[in-house]
Amino acid sequence: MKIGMVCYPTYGGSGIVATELGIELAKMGHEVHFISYALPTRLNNFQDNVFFHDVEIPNYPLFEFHLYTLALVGKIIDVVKYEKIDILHVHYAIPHAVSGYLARQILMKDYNLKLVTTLHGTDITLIGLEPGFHPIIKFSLEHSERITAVSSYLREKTIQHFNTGKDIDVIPNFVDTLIYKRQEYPELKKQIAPNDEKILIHISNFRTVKRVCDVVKIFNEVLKKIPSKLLLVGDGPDRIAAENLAGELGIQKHIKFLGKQTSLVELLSISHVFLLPSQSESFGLSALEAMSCGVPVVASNIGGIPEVVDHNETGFVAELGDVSRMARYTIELLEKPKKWEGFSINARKRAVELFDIKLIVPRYENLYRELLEP
Ligand code: GMT
Repeated sequence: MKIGMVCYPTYGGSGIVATELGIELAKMGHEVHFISYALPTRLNNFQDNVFFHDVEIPNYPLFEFHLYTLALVGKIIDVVKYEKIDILHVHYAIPHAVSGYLARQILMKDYNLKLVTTLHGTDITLIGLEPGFHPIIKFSLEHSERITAVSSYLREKTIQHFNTGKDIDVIPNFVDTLIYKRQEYPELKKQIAPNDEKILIHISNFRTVKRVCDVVKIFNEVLKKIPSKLLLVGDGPDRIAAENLAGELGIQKHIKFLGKQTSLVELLSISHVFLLPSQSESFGLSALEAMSCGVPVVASNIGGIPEVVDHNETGFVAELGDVSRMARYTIELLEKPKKWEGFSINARKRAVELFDIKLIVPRYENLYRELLEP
């Protein structure tokens, strides 16, 4: 099959899922054409059958704002015509589902392009709900041949808010458990925790929904009981607030703001607990990647997180904003090595048995095949 994959290229779950999906499909023999305004973050090695098409956004003095949606339509049309694309798979509805719809309509006379839209989270739960966007998203979903959502929670929210009457397949996010697995990195461990302190970690794009300040507050409580270090991986709008809070609490020297990183396996492998106190999370891909590396997760009990984190088995979930409970759960894990060991094994097992890339990607492949069958 020839697949066009539209996604955001930057750090963020939807782009990562699209990229890993495309790379795996290419390994399975399909031709995958990424269409994005920059090279997707994880598209960093040569891979046979993978192609990249840059969406160039025109700059004209009359346009005060960039015409990304239209530039994308133009690029999709070009790629479909030249490469004879069968399936256009767009990740994150805004504006990708709209651009995909427009391109397909413009091409309709000569090409039988099939449109698949994967919903990732805030495209449905936040931005998509804005009154100006809602009818546009509803319309473009109604005109996608297939819709998928990354969790049952997101499927329910889409039905509740958009009521399109269309089937929505739940295809959960996935992880390559052969790559994301716990290994020994004694040098790195020593560098981060020279006195064998416990290591907590949080990875995100530091947007408000991630509640990075809650991470710092949880760590502050943990630190009162257990010698520990906190790794904050990523960057974004709330980084400064988190830095300021660490300063106010006087715990900066125990926290490392690492910024954006690519070596997540190394960092996860030396970590003991992954913190994800988000206020909105349709799935929580970073939690799954942590679990695959045997890191138990302490998270908020919202959105799709309970579909990933099995409470009291692979980690703990608590009410949104209940920093002290999350701190207590973390301390419990860190104080009881046997318990931590059990949770770590369970976390890895759950990732391998339910969310491995080899189990999930064929579900997308089947969905494409169904669409192309006469
Ligand atoms: O960061 C992105 O690219 C999208 C982002 C969002 O805000 O929608 O992430 C979502 O998609 C990820 C991949 O499917 C999920 O793991 C995240 O839980 C989800 N984020 C939210 O729902 C806040």
